[in-house]
Amino acid sequence: MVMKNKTIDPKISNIADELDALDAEVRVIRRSQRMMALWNEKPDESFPEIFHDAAELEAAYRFFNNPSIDFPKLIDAHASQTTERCKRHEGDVLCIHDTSTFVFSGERKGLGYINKNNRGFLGHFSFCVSRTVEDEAPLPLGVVAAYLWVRQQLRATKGVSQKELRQSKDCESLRWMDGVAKVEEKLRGVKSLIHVMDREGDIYDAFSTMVAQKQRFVIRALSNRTLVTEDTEYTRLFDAIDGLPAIYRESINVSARNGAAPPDQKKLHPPRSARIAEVCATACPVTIKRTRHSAKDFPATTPVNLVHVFEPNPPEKQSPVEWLLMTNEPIETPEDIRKVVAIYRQRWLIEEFFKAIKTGCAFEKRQLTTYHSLSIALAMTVPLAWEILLLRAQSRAKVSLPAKDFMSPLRIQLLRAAMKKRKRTILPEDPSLQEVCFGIASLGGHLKRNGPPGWKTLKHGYSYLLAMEEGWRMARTCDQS
Ligand SMILES: [Mn+2]
Repeated sequence: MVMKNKTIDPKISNIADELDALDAEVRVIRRSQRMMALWNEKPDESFPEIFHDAAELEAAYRFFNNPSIDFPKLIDAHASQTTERCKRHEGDVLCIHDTSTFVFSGERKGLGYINKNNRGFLGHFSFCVSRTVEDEAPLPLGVVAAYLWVRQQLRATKGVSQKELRQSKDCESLRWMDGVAKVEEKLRGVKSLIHVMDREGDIYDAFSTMVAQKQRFVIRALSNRTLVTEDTEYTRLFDAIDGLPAIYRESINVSARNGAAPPDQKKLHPPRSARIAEVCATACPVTIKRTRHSAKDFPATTPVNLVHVFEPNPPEKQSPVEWLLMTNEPIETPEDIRKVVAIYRQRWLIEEFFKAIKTGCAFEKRQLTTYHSLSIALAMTVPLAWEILLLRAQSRAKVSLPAKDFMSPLRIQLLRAAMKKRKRTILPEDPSLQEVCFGIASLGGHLKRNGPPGWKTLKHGYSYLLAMEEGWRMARTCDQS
């Protein structure tokens, strides 16, 4: 029996459950679950490797091309499981929204523009993670809403004005508002829900609606908006924070960023190396004026709290850390402000999620020839990528939780036997989750002295454990027949 933990959901064993709620014929649900279980063992291998025999492989291709299945149906199934996890979670639930592009080479049917040289499609995801005040390491809970689309024209085409873009049906900023609305509807009853967005999410229509409807958020500011102020010293957002006293200091880890950003984004995302940055934060409330692009049904003014995080003494030749965050969370005390910063810092998890889809599950290498089949493969990849992140997060959790709450006794027993065979550290009688995760990683080739395991070694070790379990079950059924 698997016990339910109070704050952390144990679902690392049966990935196929993610499709329990799929709206399809029983036969199709069974197939999808069989595929998910096989795929989970080798997430980044080719389809012939994953679906190991001709009949399985053919059934998989039939599934990818089945017109009665689509991306929304598959995502809804996983989203309903995510919703349950969010509702069971007792701390804050952060919902991180972001868009990613998926690029494919060769001839495929139904793809659109990514940029001048690349074809593919875009996906906007609302990805939930847990956050407890004491434990800074969040656990991924899964995707609650996702939307795919194909760009029919190049975005920065000459002759298409910003205004035309905004008014066209193709208006991509609407996705951010739609995402929030969908998540709010699905997670009704989750009181501690907080939306997190990067600069792309700095859209007046979106955050003014969230303020009006008391939906909590932390969004990084992009535009130097006009303020309503009695002070004649400043009328713009970026000036409001000038010269405010630093309220607190802390050191944060800044991850490396390579110079691979597309040319149009180089200025927003300059390359940098990994380092520890000493940052300060200041905060103040402001009132933002509606932009002239917004329709009159949005509030004429919107109060938000600003939190400015900056690095007063950046190392030479490094671009300093600087985030201007807009929020409707309180900013009264240093602790309040620290919390806003901590919330925004969890945003990187969605980038890790995209990485898990693209690298961990090799999604862009999939040799499917139509947009429809690729979108189905993506929907199947989403739970796999989520589980990769979950495994890693559990191996890094600071709190020591008993592994038996998360894993069947059989799996722990098999792991112990495999570790003993390979002369790894002996797994204790009642191991903690972290000990088990390190054990799994050691099967995947990880050495403990190298620090916490990455998701690749964890996933390899985990696939190995699943294969052992399958072998053990097969041997038993042979015995009985
Ligand atoms: Mn983004």
